Amino acid sequence: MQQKQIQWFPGHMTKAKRQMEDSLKLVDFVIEIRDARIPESSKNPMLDSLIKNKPRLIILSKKDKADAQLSNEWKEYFESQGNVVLPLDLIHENYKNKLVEASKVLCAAMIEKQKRRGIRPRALRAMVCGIPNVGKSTLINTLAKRKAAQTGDKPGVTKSLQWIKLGTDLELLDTPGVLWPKFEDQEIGLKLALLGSIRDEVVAQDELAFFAAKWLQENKPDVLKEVYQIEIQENPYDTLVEIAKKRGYLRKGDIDDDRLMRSFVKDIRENKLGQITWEKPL
Ligand SMILES: Nc1nc2c(ncn2[C@@H]2O[C@H](COP(=O)(O)OP(=O)(O)OP(=O)(O)O)[C@@H](O)[C@H]2O)c(=O)[nH]1
Ligand SMILES: [Mg+2]
Repeated sequence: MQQKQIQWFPGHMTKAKRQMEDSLKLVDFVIEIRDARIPESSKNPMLDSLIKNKPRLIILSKKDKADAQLSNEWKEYFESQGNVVLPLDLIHENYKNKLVEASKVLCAAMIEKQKRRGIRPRALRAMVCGIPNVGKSTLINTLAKRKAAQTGDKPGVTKSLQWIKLGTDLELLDTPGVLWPKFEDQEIGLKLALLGSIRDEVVAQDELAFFAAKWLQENKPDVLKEVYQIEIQENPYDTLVEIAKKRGYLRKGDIDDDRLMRSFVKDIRENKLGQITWEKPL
């Protein structure tokens, strides 16, 4: 399949990077949100160099849509690299206390240091960041609402910066850092587009559908068989045709390709094929 060079981002990268650098000066640690279904592909390649040695809490969002077993494996993997990790369902779960506790674990050394110096530990400050569509706004909005919008300016920083207070122990900057994904690798791009982090206009639906069908028949053939009641074909396109026949995606006696590709991608996005994680830790 011919693949065109994809224009992933509109070109605000430099500005976004500068804003992140400014915000980073104000916080003790960073909350990086990644999509639990693609914990590797949904990272930002520059975050390591941007946050330098600040502690990082990784939230694996959309846990409800991901494979539970693999979410645990990813959690262990990132923890083995020295991160604190929280797989979360940002919509249905009440995770405020988990977040506060994890933050304290992450910043334990800093808190200890303050105590040794006789300083009463102040609230930890964090900023949320991540690539598009991972749930940054969802996290900030739910937390802000629950805490009756107790926001206020900090002295010495720009007036427009608002903080969300989570009890007395943690404050979040209410504007997230939007980062761009890794866009050199075609497969990463396809996964991001399939799960919604890249606008639909930039990748053809048939490319997404073909990629997904190929991946699924290699990794989860039983799911395809059961959900669509079909036999797997050697060529993924032929497997897709089986789905079209079963579902009656026909037009003038022919396969309605457009309808087939779109509804297959939609099924995946809506978890009609169950909880799937599209990559494993190394
Ligand atoms: N099922 C599920 N959906 C989620 C979860 N978190 C976020 N979403 C959904 O994912 C979509 C994107 O969430 P946002 O909070 O807008 O993501 P964002 O990171 O702010 O995206 P940008 O502003 O585009 O950078 C929304 O439709 C949310 O409802 C989650 O944990 N589970
Ligand atoms: Mg947002």
